[in-house]
Amino acid sequence: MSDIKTYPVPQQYLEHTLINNAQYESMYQASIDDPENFWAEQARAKIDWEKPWDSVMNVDYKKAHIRWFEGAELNVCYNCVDRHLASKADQTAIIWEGDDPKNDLSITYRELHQKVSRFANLLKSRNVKKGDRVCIYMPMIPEVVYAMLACARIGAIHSVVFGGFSPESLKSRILDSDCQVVITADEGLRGGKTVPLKKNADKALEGCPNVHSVIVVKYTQADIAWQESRDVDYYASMEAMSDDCPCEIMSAEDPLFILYTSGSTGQPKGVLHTSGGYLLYAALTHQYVFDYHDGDVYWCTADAGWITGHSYIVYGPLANGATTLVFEGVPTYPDAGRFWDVVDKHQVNIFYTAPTAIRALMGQGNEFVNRASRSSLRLLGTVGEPINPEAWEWYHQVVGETRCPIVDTWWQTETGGILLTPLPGATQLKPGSATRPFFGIEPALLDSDGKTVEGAGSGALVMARSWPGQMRTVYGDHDRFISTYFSQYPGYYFTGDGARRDEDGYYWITGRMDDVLNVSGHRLGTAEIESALVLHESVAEAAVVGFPHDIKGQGVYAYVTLMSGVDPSDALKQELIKLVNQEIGPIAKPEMIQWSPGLPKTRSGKIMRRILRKIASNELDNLGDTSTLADPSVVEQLIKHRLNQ
Ligand code: 6R9
Repeated sequence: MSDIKTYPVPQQYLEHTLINNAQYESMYQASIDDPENFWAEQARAKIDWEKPWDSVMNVDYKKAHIRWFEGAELNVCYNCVDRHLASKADQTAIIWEGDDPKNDLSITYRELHQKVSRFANLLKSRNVKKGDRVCIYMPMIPEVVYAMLACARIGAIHSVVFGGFSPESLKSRILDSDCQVVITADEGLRGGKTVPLKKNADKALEGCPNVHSVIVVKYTQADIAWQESRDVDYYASMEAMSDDCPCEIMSAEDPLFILYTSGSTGQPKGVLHTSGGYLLYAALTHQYVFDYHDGDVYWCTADAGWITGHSYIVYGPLANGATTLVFEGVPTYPDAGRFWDVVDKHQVNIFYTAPTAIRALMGQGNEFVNRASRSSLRLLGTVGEPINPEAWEWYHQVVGETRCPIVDTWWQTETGGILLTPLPGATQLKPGSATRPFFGIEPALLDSDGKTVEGAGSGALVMARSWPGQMRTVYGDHDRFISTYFSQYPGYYFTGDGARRDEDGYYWITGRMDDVLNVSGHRLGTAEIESALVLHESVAEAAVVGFPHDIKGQGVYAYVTLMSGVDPSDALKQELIKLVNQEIGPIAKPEMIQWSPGLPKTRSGKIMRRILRKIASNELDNLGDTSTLADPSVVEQLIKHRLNQ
């Protein structure tokens, strides 16, 4: 592909970087040749352990048995907070920027320590103990970070549920991991609008009899329902708490958190991450990928409800003693210049966001960017989905004025941290490529027979070995862990993504190979959306696929078969959209609903999604073999009535 531009490492990075190209090559080689030694050295350098490990790694992909630093002990909160007090007590740990540009806060490591200790005592006062699960359903206010760290401090396992999820989604996540305590707020704020978190939580909790305590941050002071025996006023209770809360000593393999993510079946999976390996991997990647130097101001725009928020707003940056910016708002409020105004206001050096945000802002014109100086910016990053070269170029030229490298970081909820990425001082960039593996990562591409693709070529993206940040199991369902990630290609971790490797060994992610959509960087299982649609009494069957969307990357396209005798109507369409909204949340709402009297099925009754995907994407001249369909005429009908995007 000779027309692909490459961008060399900028001069300033040649002079001032943590890892240059020669160091990358030699460290990478060392990490592959002698992983035990490599990871032991990193673990000693980056983490404060209470007790050292007996073995660095103990991994058997056949049984999906993954253990790192067994025998070692540590506390994650201690590593993110307490250990910085000696030298950084007065340094800002968190800059909070509210939805309303008039609201911001700056929290030092000393203040963070105090808040987290009190919050941990508050949890203890509600009888939360090591190993208990705590659900966090919060807006992007500093208390969400306090809540996560307070759990880590006492060894409770947090399960953060994105504030945009519906009561139904919240309920199923609370039940799956049997959380008995929920932390929420009266309301959240996003883009000038309120989000009724407490109301949603109340609704969800109607179906969760084991929840005995709901800690409520009265943030907007909205009118909310209150159950005296269950609900706890956060601010009022914090007053009475002591600042002293010793850290619970945890084993390296004790769980740190559960985070639910969509897969190809209807029920989201509780991805389980543990303490030692996860923290090491988050901290190491945060430092090297973002070339983080002491004193830098770092901003990741993700929500704490996603893995990116966990690893790169909270755990990685705080383990490194960084200043991390927590942003409550959205990129376009009050207007499309918000990101760049915030960059100037807080003198942000490192900025990490999603391609969907970049594409949305690109469409609003350059004046919003140009009105801010952005002179503090040194590095830009993206995550969540493939970035198209056009958006990459805009980000690079207009936002970064060609001086900031872009780290296109590929990873997953399951991987805990970044696996494929450039290092800004080491890697020549190619727009649209997540480039090369991080230390200790050995990617491979497999063809449809499961054979390794050598050199340039395409295939299923797998990992040939483990790394410390890898998930350990699906909470409560280890068989599902094995069948989802380790069965299809024995001996490998299967990512679910397809990829191409070019002649320089650079990786280009081509997208999911399973029934998972990526809408604005959010993972959605088609089966989850289908299950929501068929709840409607008028719906007989539904099939959901993705279609290319200029800003969101993919949009949701639903084929719906109605019960006989039911007439299609716009009102019914609206009802279905509302239903998906209510069952999952606004991010899953179908953009297109096509009434489909029949769906293309094999003779054994399997829906041929390949064909539905092509119709939705308007790739009609390339439908492939339709002869195995029970009724091939269905396809013509669907094409005739396909909706134009
Ligand atoms: C961190 C995160 C994971 C899926 C992943 C892939 C897609 C993420 C990407 C990317 C191309 C990148 N993805 N980063 N695709 N280039 N830089 O997003 O986790 O929500 O679990 O999604 O997102 O398809 O498999 P998660």
